[in-house]
Amino acid sequence: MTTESNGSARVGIVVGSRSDIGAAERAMAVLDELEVDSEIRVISAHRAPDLLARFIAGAEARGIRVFIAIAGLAAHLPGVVASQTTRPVIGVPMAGGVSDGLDALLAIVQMPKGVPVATVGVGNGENAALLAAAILAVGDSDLRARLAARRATQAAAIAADPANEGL
Ligand code: RP5
Repeated sequence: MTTESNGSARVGIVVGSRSDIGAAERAMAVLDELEVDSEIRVISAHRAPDLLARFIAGAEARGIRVFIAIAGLAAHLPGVVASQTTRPVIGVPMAGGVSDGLDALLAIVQMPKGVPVATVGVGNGENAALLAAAILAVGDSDLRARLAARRATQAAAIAADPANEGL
């Protein structure tokens, strides 16, 4: 499956199953808001390893700079993606399984030395997108400004909450 890929995607989002698609769509929505093109693919590291390898090679060749890999249970997808690219890989563990996602969290965060995966919270596609944007923003001052504006809007909304009146 491919979602919204127009050939200019800078972030490649891959999920292990269609059951993970919600987190991918939340990540894509944040990236859209920041004007960062992305694409979504459904490719299991276990069920379709050859396709995954082709996707990574093809994505790099098309100019994907950061990968977001989303998986639950024995969540090897982010680590397998990281094993095949030197581009940054952000892993999103999904809920379900043991202790509602603890299995996937540990599988993703406990990468062995030499092949890192940046891990965000369980189901947190939004933060994966923000981290991907922050990585891209190192070399993109316009994106850096959009990220800063988003932070300012977030802070203003909290300050404007009547519960914080007078602070
Ligand atoms: C993982 O197994 C997927 O990432 C998904 O989170 C989980 C369950 O997959 P399905 O059985 O729903 O396809 O590989």
